[in-house]
Amino acid sequence: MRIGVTCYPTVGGSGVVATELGLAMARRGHQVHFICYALPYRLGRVPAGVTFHEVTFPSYPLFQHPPYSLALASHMADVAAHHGLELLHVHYAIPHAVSALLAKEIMGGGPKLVVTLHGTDITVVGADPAFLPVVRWALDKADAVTAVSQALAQETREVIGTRREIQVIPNFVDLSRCDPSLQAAYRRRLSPDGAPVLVHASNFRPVKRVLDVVEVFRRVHEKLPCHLAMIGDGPDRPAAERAVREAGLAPWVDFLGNVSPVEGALGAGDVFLLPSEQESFGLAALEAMACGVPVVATGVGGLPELVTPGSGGFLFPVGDVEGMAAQVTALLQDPQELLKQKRLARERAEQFSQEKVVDAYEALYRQLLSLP
Ligand code: GMT
Repeated sequence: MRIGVTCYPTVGGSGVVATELGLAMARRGHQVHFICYALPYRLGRVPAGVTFHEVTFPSYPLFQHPPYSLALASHMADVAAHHGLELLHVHYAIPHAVSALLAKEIMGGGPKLVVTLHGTDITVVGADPAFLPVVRWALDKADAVTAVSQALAQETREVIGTRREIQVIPNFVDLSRCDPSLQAAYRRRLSPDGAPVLVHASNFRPVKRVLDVVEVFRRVHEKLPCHLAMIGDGPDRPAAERAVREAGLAPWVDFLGNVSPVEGALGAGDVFLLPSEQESFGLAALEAMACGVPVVATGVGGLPELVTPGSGGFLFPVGDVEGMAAQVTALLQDPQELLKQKRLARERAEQFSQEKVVDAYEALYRQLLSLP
């Protein structure tokens, strides 16, 4: 198949899933064309079977906001025509689904369109009246819509008001990315004294509640010596750094930024914290579990579909820092139980292996193109 893929190229779950899926499709012999405004973060050296097309948009004094959606639509139509694309798979509805539909219209038919919903494209931005009508229209017009969890599919029906079929295809993890030697190196750096390590990874947006991460850590640290690794970057990082300093915890906390590969630092932890207010899936939690790190998280959105409480993870209400801290403390004080939870976390992650999920997407592509 000749497949076009559009995603946000920045660090983030939707771009990671889009890129890993495209790469896996190329390994299966398909021609994959990434059409994005920058080289996707996970693409690295562009391998055989993969082509990257950069979307550029000129600035002009009249354009207070450069029309990315239109430049993307033009580029999609151009690449689709010249490379004979049979299918466009866009990740994150806004504006990618709308641009793809415009490209199809320009082409007078064009490739089949698959839209994968990732979360805030529905729950935050899509739900905003500024975008809701156009998102509903795009979802109704796409040839297939997928969502990364049952919870997101349900929320899309409720919030967007669409009655179209939404296929749930969960996110996946490449289990081979966990590298024990890199994890051991991070472990030595994060915990020179051998004390346990708590770890968090996100884009530090308000929805991630990173101050709750700091507060949980502060409470656990009151009970026993431990370290915290904060992976990623974003708007709430300064507030988190301030909270750490004000609590006198700076010597125990490392803000690592966007490290790559993220699995090295994730796998150096004993417990992964994800106290989000919303989480359509929680890819970072799955990546941590794949490295054998149990998760203490909130039971929001798609997280209950990933984390079975007591079996490699634990779920709490949003804001229950007391409950989360007590759970982490109990785990760290019981090495046998911690070891068991680490094993269960890895076993649960194995159920989200790359092969199975790529099979599901490939089957969807074939069905849309009426291929055997
Ligand atoms: O909007 C975001 O916060 C980023 C977005 C993304 O593009 O990575 O994250 C969403 O998609 C991920 C991949 O499917 C999911 O694992 C995250 O749970 C989801 N984030 C939220 O729902 C807040």
